Amino acid sequence: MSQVASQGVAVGAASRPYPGEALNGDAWQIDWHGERCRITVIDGLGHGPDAALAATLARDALMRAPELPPLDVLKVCHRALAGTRGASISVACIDLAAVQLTYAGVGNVMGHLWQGGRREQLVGYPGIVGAVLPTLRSFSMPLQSQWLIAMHTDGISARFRFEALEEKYSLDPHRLAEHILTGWGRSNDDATVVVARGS
Ligand SMILES: [Mn+2]
Repeated sequence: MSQVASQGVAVGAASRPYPGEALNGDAWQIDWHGERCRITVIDGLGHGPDAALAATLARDALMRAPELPPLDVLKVCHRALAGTRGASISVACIDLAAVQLTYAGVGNVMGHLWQGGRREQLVGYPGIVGAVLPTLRSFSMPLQSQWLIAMHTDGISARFRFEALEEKYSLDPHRLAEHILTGWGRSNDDATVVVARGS
């Protein structure tokens, strides 16, 4: 559980392991490089120690390279996770100077961008980082004022609807993330939510 606030971006996260497990197979990481805030959400396949190992190796690779854009993050993680059970990973990079979002993902970590009264779904390519890397593309889009991004693993129910959050829009990102985890976290998986908004 954490909150990171810097110039222009506020980020909050909530994460917990599969109920009863000591280790979390999900992980998240925030990296700043100049005016870029890079948010990564990782779901090590399955749960328990083997999933946690894959997630930890991915985080270690991220921390060593805060400057890498999303596509390169996925490639570096693919190499770092070779021989593990692999992971779903999605990366959102907010460039405050260019006022744009660049996004890329492999697997089923979901992203949502909410701005200008509409939602855009940010979807990853089918595949497994560390095992089967598809042909990758990243997507860039301009950020308007009052943007909000939510990213989550599949430990959050598919019934989760971002629109249900509209009334909660004024909550800070950390409380929003906890609200989503409490309300939509599945009892049979690790679960992680990261929320970021322009500030
Ligand atoms: Mn999962």
